[in-house]
Amino acid sequence: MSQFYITLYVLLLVLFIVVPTQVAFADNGTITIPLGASNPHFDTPAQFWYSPPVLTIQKGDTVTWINSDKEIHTVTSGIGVDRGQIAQAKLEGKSDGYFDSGPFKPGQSWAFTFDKEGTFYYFCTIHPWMVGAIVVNQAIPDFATDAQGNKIDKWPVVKYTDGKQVEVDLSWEPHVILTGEKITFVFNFYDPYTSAEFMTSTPYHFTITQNGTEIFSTDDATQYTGGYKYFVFNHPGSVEFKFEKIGNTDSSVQYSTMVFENPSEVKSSVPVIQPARNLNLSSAVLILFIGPPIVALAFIVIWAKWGSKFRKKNLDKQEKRSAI
Ligand SMILES: [Cu+2]
Repeated sequence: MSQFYITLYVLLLVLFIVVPTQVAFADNGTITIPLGASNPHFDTPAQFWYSPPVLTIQKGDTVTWINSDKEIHTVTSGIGVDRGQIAQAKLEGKSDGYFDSGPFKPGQSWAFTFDKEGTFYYFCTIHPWMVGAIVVNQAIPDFATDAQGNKIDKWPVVKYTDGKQVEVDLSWEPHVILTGEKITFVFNFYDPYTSAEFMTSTPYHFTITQNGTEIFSTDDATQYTGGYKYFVFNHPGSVEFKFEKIGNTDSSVQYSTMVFENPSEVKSSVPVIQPARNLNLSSAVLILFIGPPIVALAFIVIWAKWGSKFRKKNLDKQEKRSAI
């Protein structure tokens, strides 16, 4: 029985320790260089030169390449060479100098941290038909921050007017704002001394400013002691929410946060990397190069066998005609 509890304890320990650790490292990517990646032929055992061939990450993430092949490889930023061209001329890839692992052996790995956004192609300098791409998107934190990047960890966010006449509690959902998503603002006005809810139907002026430009403005009054507003942001960047003239006084409070570009709205084109193992293409090559000679041979055989009869028939006809 005690063994059962020890097992349960270990299981719980694993669940509560291992799971958060995995979440913490989920942002980092791994790419395998599979067995056969050095083989440029269409029937190579490698599905892709680098697997996955295109990896999407966030700025600041680290990618680790593991060499699971039997050959030495590199991970070098730049443009590789189409394998079709390899047979024609000894071409080399063009390195752009952003990152270069240098040669690393089977079983070894190499890591690089991406600190800028963009699409980065890479190849192997030893086998330049081996190509892959990394798409680096902006980093979206899983918690809200103010415009200065300080984490907001208490909701609602409590602010006081200058003279501390009014406490304003504001919350917005979702906390991390993405473009194109409906954001709900919920707020309440309180008397900061008694914590009592501020008088009902309090007039206020509410504005939203983004990157220095006012994008929303309304004059309203609380329905009871608070209210709510909906808003959809079209652009990323820092935003400010301001309550002014609360109760027709000079009092105001200001909040700030960040709006991030919605990853589902990013229109950047996803790189296309052709698979390494491409039997469909190799059968197409087969049809193109072996097909026509077979057809030609068949035609010659048919002509040789039946052509003489055909010619003879024509000859007979001509003879008949001349006889008449
Ligand atoms: Cu290589």
